[in-house]
Amino acid sequence: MQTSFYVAHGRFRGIFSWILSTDHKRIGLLYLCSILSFFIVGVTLGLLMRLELFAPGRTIMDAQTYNALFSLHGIVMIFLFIIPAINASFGNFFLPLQIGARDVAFPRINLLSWYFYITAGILAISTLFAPGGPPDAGWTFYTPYSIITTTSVSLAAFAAFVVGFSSILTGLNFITTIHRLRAPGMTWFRMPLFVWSVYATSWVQILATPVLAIVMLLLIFERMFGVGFFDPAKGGDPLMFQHLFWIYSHPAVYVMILPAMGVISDIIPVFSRRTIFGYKAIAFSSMTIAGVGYVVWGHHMFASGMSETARWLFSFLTFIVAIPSGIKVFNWVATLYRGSIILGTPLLYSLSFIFLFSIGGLTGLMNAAVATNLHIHDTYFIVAHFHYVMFGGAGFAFFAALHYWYPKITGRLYDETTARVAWLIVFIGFNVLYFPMFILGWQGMPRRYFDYPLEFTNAHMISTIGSWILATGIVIMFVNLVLSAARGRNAGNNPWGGATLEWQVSSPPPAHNFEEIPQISKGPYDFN
Ligand code: HEM
Ligand SMILES: [Cu+2]
Repeated sequence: MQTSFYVAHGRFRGIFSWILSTDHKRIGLLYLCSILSFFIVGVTLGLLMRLELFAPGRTIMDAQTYNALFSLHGIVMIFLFIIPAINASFGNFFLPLQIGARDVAFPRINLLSWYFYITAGILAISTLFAPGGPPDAGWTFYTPYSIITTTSVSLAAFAAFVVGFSSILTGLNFITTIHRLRAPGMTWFRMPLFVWSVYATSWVQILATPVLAIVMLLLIFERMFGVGFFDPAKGGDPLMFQHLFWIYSHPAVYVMILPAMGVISDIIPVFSRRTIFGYKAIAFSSMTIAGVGYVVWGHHMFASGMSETARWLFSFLTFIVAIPSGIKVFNWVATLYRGSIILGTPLLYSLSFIFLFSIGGLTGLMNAAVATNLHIHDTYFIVAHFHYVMFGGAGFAFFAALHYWYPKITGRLYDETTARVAWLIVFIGFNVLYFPMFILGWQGMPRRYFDYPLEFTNAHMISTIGSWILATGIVIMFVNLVLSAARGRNAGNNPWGGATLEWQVSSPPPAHNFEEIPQISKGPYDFN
């Protein structure tokens, strides 16, 4: 890594120049490092679960341990990995650069939001050692079980409460930054599509996340003081928990996927040497997805008991989300069509994003139809579906961003051949791991079980072997990125020939981004 910028900068030295920095690039990297650490924790838990499921019966752990693992795996992957993955790390690093600003609007609040994040992370991990043992109620904390269990559900819920503040503060910061700090000439329709996606995401974060905070607080009060919000014996309603939970958690999937779509919209034009097709349609579809996303939460509850009217309404509204998503896929493919395609690693991850996200999205429509939903509810079909969306979608876009912006962040190039080999192994491993889960679920294998009947053995074995292939690919990818930070060739300012502003400054970018605030006179994908 080129050290000039990263070692001595600002008032503080050494580690303090990082953890007390208000520079958006350093805060972005604090997020990136911590997010990657939690990803490794989450993957380890996932691999252990797959090991248990390699054969029927008890393989390496008992049922209670398995319950703890899927709960912690879900909590870590959702709240600590995929929600902040692209938005908090690359959003922080690149949003000011892309709009021609020197920093975000509130740099100290920006640092504070990382402290909320890391505190929440430590709290979540500490449940492993807490009295009562790690939480076992899943990442969804459904009542009434989450009220009864003696495991450390309260601590985990508190962690989710705290991480919400990080999300809200980041959203506020980004919205203000985009409204107030765009360089002269950077009109709304000259903003890179990544900025549009971060903008849409931020609105979801500040409007939806408070609901999560409230419901987590209610759950903690219920557990500590037996208030009776959710306990039917006291006149409470367990279904109310599900409503409140999904009013946040469905919009949360857009916090995961919108920045991912933004990254893809930035990478595809650069790697096909063409202006993006349908710029405005992509920008508006981000806003539409963010908007419609608020009114579809009930599709998680078709089996929980609700009126026929509510069912068809939630089903219908959910189908509508497919339209803006389809618009994006169409525009990406139209951009690639007749482009001069350069099959670099960022594009390979982007293409696999389109493929895997489409599988995730189309199986989402199967979930949205009430009739099929009742058949596959709470089965491995759902586990397959959401891994395709969150991991195959948002996760692969995170890997795409990691490779795309790597030269800008480190000033060096990763080894291209190794990166492509790693991509191929990750892609194959991913599908071997998760595709069999569609079949398992369709045949009736329920989720969140540590054991299964004999007839499911083959598919489970294949899936576990897939997890080993995937893990191998991820290790190769990370080793390549780490080694190249020290040894890679010099990247120069603009190795991919990108037209957005971050490529006009040095790699890594200078401390205050721009000597002089640039004057913008063209769109982000005008390559000439
Ligand atoms: C090597 C990588 C991974 C493996 C092997 C893996 C495996 C698993 C397994 C076996 C389950 C439990 C199925 C069940 O018994 O119901 C699960 C659940 C889950 N996974 Fe993963 N997973 C991986 C990566 C991810 C990623 C990247 C994300 C998010 C982006 C994620 C999010 C989730 C969630 C939210 C659950 C549901 C937890 C719950 O039921 O409360 N996983 N995963
Ligand atoms: Cu949903």
